[in-house]
Amino acid sequence: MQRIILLLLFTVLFSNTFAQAPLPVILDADMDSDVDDVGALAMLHAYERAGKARILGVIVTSDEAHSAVCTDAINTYYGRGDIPIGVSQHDSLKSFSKYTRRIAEEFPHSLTSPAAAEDGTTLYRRLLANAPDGSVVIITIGHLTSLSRLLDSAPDAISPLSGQELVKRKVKRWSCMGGQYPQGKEANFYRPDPASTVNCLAKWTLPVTFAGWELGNQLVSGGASFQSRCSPASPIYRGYELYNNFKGRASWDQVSILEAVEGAAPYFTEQKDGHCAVAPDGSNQWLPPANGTHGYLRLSQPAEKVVARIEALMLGQ
Ligand SMILES: [Ca+2]
Repeated sequence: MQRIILLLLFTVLFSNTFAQAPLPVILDADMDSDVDDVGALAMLHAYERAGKARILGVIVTSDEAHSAVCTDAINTYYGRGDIPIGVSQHDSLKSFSKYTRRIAEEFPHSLTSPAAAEDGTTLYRRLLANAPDGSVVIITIGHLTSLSRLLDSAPDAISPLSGQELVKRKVKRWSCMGGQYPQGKEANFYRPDPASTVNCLAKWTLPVTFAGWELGNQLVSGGASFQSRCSPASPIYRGYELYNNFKGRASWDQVSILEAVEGAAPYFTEQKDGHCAVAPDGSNQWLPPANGTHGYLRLSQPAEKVVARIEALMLGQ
């Protein structure tokens, strides 16, 4: 009897150790026009502080001039200014974001300019090459230019493996904010680079979970109640203030963070009875048959309950 109790105790201890091992993640974001990327990055830092995730790096897939530095300022605010940042574009950048320039100006950071950041493909390759096999979760909350370049990358000094081989060896799964389900046309998939979406879906062979536009759109966060609980000294506060002065915004990107770290349940169910087919214009459809790797999320709890969880994480709770 005593032996059985000991065995059970060890099993519980071991499974807890496993459950608590931080999940190594690479975030690929377009920190520019919309503010949900800010909330998503804040959530990831909350998970990291809770020991649930480890941010290996952030890929900034954007042509916005202050996107990369803003990302570094947010990471620095959370004590992780050491997180490497890779960019999809170093020059010919535009200034169109409502919040990136101000956050970059108001908060400390070590990255001086996007030109000083590492190339996104190089960073993806380096992070994956240094990771244990089958360990990394890639979370994309922007368009898929950088991921597509990774998949198309050739062997180099970093790794003798091609991008596709490197992904197959090192990545566990992909959590993707993109598309609309069961069908539609969503910005991450069609703007500005639908060819990358088609390429990624054609070359991705591992599990991928899509969070569609229709899902995050039901989950409005960052409104007045969030403002009352958020420190005005935080770049997250500034992001939502500058974006629309706390009128609230859909939580498209936050859904993918929540799912990537906690899994679909209890907030979502994952529909796995088909596959996501993308047309050359970036529109997509959920079609039979199941391919064993694609799934998309559906809401399975009242929206306010999911928003409460998202906002708590955005507040670092
Ligand atoms: Ca985004």
